[in-house]
Amino acid sequence: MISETKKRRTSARSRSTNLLLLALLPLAVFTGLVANTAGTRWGIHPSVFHGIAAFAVLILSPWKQVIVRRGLGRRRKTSWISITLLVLVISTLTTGIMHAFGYQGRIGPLTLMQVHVGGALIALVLAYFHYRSHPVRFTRPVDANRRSFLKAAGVSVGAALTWIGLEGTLDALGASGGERRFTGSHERGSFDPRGFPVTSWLDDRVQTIDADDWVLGIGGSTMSLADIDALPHEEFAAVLDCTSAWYTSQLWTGVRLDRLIDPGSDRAIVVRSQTGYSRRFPVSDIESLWLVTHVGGEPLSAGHGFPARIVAPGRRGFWWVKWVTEIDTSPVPWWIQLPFPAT
Ligand SMILES: Nc1nc2c(c(=O)[nH]1)N[C@H]1C(S)=C(S)[C@@H](COP(=O)(O)O)O[C@H]1N2
Ligand SMILES: [Mo]
Repeated sequence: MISETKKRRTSARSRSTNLLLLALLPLAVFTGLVANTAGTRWGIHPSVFHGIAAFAVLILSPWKQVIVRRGLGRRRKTSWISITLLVLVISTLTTGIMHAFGYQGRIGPLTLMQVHVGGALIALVLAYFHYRSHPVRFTRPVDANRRSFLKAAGVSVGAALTWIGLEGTLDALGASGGERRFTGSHERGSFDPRGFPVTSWLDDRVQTIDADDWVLGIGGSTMSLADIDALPHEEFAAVLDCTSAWYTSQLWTGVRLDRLIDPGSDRAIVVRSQTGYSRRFPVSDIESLWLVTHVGGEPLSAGHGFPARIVAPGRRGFWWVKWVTEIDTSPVPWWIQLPFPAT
């Protein structure tokens, strides 16, 4: 009899742990994606919730360890899914924490963020199949639901305090993780036009463009680099913040898009690169988008987009199209596009 009660209590405890993890994994992936997309400061930035979700998973890990041990005892056909999932979750947590502590190196051929994001996305898919082979029942005794709720509250408070403690310690120590931007990115080579990385979203190669051959297609007509150079340029500071978790502040020189193109009643501005890479912007952004030819007073290098690139202050790096060859307006709204570029 006593052992029956004990058994039921253990299973309720496992159930609440599993339920919380079931909610936390998608939450962690979602907050991570939003943190990696947002470029301007909100009340509380999603990266804060992302960090707290990670600590909540860590806090639950001793309970989950008990469940995992039990599960490993009964081998099933789907065990490999569960084990791979476990390895990926551990690797994603580890790389996330390494990032918080300021590690900026690579892991083999991949950047830390590629391992972190790639692993997390695969883990999310595996979590679905893991759940299918280990379903958690939702409608069980009320005390178990109450237990889940209290545990969720406790774990959230614990995770939030851990996050505050870690960020505070990094700050106080002046550790390299302490000066991250609100997006979580680390600073690289600010105000040194040769000091920041050359990056591609996925597979674009650096384009070597001859200034004399380059023409910009713009709203049905064309302009040469000399035409662009003849227009009034402005110099301004803006932060390039890449989703691979670094940022740089630079002085850019360029022409504001509203001085290049008149959108009329169109709803979007479409910018295309020589590589085919393209982004669609809301037309209301036209006064804060720039076609830039210089950084730090020097012409852009090939790697940084020579002869002209987009600078979109407040937007993340993947919007800053390099090697621009076409700018057009379109009646199709900006949000009719993939949230992230596909090439
Ligand atoms: N054509 C093209 N433009 C691009 C990219 C790309 O892959 N192709 N990558 C973007 C990304 S993800 C970033 S972070 C910035 C990087 O700019 P940088 O190489 O000058 O640092 O360029 C953006 N512009
Ligand atoms: Mo990027």
